[in-house]
Amino acid sequence: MLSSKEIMELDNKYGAHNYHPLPVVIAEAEGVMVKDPEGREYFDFLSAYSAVNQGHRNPKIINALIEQAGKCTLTSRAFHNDVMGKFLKKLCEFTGYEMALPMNTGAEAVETGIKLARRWGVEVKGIENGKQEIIVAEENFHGRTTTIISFSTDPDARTNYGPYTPGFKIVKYNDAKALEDAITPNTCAILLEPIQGEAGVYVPYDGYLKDVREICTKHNVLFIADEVQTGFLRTGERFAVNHENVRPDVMTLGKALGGAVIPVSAVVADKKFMKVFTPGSHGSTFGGYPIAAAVGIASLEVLEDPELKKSVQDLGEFFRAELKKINCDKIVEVRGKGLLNAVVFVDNFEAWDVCIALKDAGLLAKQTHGNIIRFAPPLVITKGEIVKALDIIKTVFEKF
Ligand code: IF1
Repeated sequence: MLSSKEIMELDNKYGAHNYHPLPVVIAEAEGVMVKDPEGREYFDFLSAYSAVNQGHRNPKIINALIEQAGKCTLTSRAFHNDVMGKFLKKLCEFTGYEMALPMNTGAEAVETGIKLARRWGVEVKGIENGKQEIIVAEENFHGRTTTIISFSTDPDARTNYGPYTPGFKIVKYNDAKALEDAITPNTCAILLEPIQGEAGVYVPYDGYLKDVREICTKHNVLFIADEVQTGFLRTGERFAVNHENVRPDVMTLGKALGGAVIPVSAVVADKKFMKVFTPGSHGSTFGGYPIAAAVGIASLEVLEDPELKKSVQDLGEFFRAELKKINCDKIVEVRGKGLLNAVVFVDNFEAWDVCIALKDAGLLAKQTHGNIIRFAPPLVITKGEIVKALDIIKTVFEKF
C-alpha cells in the first residue's frame, strides 16, 4: 500500500498538471465520509462538484451497477438495448419533458444543447446557417470543450486555445435587460446556469429565471438551462428552475445522474425541439449504454424520495444560519440554496489556507476564485453529521 506522499508523487510525475488538488488522497468512501490511505477520515463537502448527491457508494446504485454488469455492459446505439428506454422514460417523467438524448459528460450535454439550438434556429426559426447566435452569461461555466471555452470569461479556461468558436454573445448575469438587449433576429438560444456554480454559487435575484423565460418566449428564443451542477435536488428542488416554477425549453443534465459511479448526462426537451436530431446527426459510443441506463435509473430512484428533498431544504437553511453565526471578520457573505452553499471572504483573502486547515481538521472543501469556499456535501447527509461538520468549520474559521 502506497502512502499518501508516494501517491501524490506518482500523480505529479505521470499526470498532466491540469489541476492543483488539495494535498489529500482519497482511498475509500462511503456516504458523506472519505478516508485516506493512512486511515484518516474526512467529511466530503465538495461531492465532486455536486456529482455525489446520493452519497458515496449508495447501496441501491452499486447494486444496480453490479446486477447490470452481470448481464450486459455495452452495445452502442447501432442496436437497441433493453435498459435505455426504461431509463429515458424515467428521466422524462422525473424532469417533465417529452424526450431525452443520453450522453456521458456534462460538457457533452451542453454541446448537444448548443447543436440542438443551432439546428432548430435554421430549420424552424429560419436563421441563415452560420449566423446563429447564442447568448451566455459572464462568469459562466459549462464545460471544457473548445466550443464551450470559446464563450468563457475565465482566462485560465480560455487562454491560447484559439481559434475560438464564433456565434456567442456574453452579457451580464442576473440582468434580464442585458439579455433582452443582446437578442437579434439571429438569436437561437439563451444558455444559463440557474445558479452560477463556479462563479461562486451566485444566486440571481428572485424572478430572474421568470424574466428570462418571458423574454425567450417573447422573442422565440430557446431557453437552455444548464442544470448539470444545480440539478437533482442539489438546491432543494428537483431542479433549480423549479424554485421559480420556470420551464426551460431545454435542460442539460449530468453529474448526479451518474450516481457518483459513472458519467451519465443527457439533454431533455419536448419533441418539437428534439426532432431536429435525425439519424446520424449526433451521438456517442457510450451514450445511453446499459450500465449508464441501469445506474441512471437507480440514481433517479434515490432522488425521488420526498423525505430527501425536505431534508435538503431544512438542512440547507440550518447550515446557512449556522455559518452566519460564525465569528470571523474575514467573512463577507454566506449564500446558496439547498445544499449548494458558499462562504465569501474579503477580496484579497487566500481561501486555500482555510481549505488546508479544514482538511487537517477532517473536512474537505475547495475554494473557487481565491476568496470563496463552496460547501456542497452529499444530499444524504444527516442533521447529526452536518452538526459535526459545522463544529469543524466553526473551529477553523474562528482561527482566521
Ligand atoms: C472541472 C468547475 C464546477 C458544470 C456546469 C457543465 C459542466 C460543469 C454548470 C461540465 C462541470 C465541474 C467540472 C470540473 C470542476 C467542476 C466545476 F469548477 F469547473 F466549474 F462544478 F463548478 N455545466 N463542472 O458545473 O460537466 O463535462 O465536467 O461533466 O472541469 O474542473 P463535465
